[in-house]
Amino acid sequence: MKTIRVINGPNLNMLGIREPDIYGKTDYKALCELIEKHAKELGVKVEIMQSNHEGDLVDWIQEAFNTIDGIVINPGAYTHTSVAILDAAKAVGVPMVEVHISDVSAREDFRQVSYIRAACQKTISGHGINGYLEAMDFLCKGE
Ligand code: CA2
Repeated sequence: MKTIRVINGPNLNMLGIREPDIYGKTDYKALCELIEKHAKELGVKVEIMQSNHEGDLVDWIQEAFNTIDGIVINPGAYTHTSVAILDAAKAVGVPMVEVHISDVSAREDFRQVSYIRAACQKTISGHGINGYLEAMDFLCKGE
């Protein structure tokens, strides 16, 4: 059975608590439940993690080497700043999809840069939390 790792960066644990106009009303626990339900439907194992610390994201990407079949990653604000996360992703070579809940292309200039994108097979942005499920579909079925 395939294993998908879903990695979430800083502040994503605050989902549903503030800024519902940008990130929606679903809270982080409900997001995890949706991802777990979708994994069952796809017949894959899923591991979901979240941290506010850059090094944790680097560690979890490195640990995926030779053990995980695909990574769904929303690095949060580290998307726009972290060469360390990009380097880890390039080093392990695990198929990876970048997800953003909001449409970053329509937001501030500083959100227009994505370091992680260069290591990803696909980017899904602005589809709300459904983007995570679409990313899982892509990694499992190529669609
Ligand atoms: O749209 C996305 O998924 C983002 O990755 C979310 C990040 C943001 O820095 C990126 O530019 C785009 C922010 C994480 C969520 O932050 C929250 C803050 C307050 C309330 C709820 C979530």
